Amino acid sequence: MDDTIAAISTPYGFGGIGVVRLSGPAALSTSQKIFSKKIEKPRVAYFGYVFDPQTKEKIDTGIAIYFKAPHSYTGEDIVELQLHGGVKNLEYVLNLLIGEGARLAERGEFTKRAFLNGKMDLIEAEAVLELINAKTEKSLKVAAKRLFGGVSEKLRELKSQILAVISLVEGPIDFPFDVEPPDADLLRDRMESVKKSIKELIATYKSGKRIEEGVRVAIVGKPNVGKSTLLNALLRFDRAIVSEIPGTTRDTVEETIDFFGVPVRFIDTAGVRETEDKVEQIGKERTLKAIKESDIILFLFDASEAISEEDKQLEKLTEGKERIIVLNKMDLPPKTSAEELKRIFNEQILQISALKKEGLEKLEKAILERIAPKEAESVFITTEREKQNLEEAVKHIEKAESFIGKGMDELISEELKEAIFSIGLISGEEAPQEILNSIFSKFCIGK
Ligand SMILES: Nc1nc2c(ncn2[C@@H]2O[C@H](COP(=O)(O)OP(=O)(O)OP(=O)(O)O)[C@@H](O)[C@H]2O)c(=O)[nH]1
Ligand SMILES: [Mg+2]
Repeated sequence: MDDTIAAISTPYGFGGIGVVRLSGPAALSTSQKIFSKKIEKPRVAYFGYVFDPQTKEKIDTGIAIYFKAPHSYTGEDIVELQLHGGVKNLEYVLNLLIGEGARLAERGEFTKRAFLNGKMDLIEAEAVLELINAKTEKSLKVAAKRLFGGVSEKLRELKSQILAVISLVEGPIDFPFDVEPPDADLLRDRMESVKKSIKELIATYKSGKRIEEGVRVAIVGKPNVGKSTLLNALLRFDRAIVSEIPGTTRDTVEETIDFFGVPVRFIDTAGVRETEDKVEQIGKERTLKAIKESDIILFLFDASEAISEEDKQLEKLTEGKERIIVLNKMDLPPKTSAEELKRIFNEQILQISALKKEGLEKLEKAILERIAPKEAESVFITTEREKQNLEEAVKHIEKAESFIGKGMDELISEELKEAIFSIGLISGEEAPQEILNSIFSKFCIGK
């Protein structure tokens, strides 16, 4: 990159220090024009002041550090001016630098340059953003694992496995008289095993995305089943109004919490029933919307009442969604049993008393298992881009498999090379410009 970019790299606001950063071939000469002390050696902190080169007016005191290419974040010459953490002084200094020929950096441009200069691959670059945006400890750890190359390494492994299969196939093509053609079973075994590894990685997408972006969990059920009581119990404070009158909750009530390390938004909904009441009718529409937008539904039943038409209607409305079936009010004499619900839904029924706070731990565990299953300690993919490219790779391997034993070894190796190409797109070895732009535009300016 032949131009030099500049930006304020600390958040907009007031703080102890604020950093203005320059990257590019003229980083040193440009910053020197506004900084009093001579910046001679890289990686040395020079204390001095910033001045306006036109008026010679002194603006702020601070420290300048020079990172010489290629030993810097971007791989280019970088100068960091660590000044006081104000708004006006930093903007003023940035403008001075622009007056001296630097260009205002675009969003994520420092990290983009780091990627283009081979300082990190695309997954690691995206992980920088995920790390900055992490809202909970679990999302931080997923991002950190990606930043430190967990996913990148996994992809390299996959590529070398595929490469090994290619050499099995290509040996005989190159030396038809010296090498026996590859054994069909061996080829199939090898391809199946790579495919399995890729599919395992694809399977981490759902939880990876959920841990990173958070999950919406809607509490749904007929009026008076105890939805609001359950919401309050899960949040551990009284967020929603609870009363014995059916139709108490008329609007959706939402709250996000750090749920065992994952950002979870719990949404209490208005009980759905046939009604003439205008407000309740609007509430019902909101419930339908909440159902649609949720990732997981806690579908509540009242153990002290028989299953009703309203329950059946909600069963239809939530069909196709990921549901956890909850039987509430287990402390009362039963009219609906867990067995009965089990026959309908054919899955585990969680029995609780939201009022007495019984069975909640098990319910929380069940929710958590849906969000972050066992593989919690391994690597995750978190973007649609990664998932799509991996699926593409699987398709190519399947196509290659279909050519086995048909004397079409060249086609096999061609498909396998395509699979490697798809995987290469993820780490960015082959990434086209539009993809890069769409990724880095999600960053803030100065990163
Ligand atoms: N015995 C018993 N009562 C409960 C339990 N959970 C909730 N209740 C009672 O059931 C009534 C209704 O509870 P809510 O939490 O307001 O029910 P809801 O599903 O939010 O009702 P709507 O907002 O009207 O749809 C209240 O009187 C609660 O105290 C429970 O586990 N056991
Ligand atoms: Mg309610």
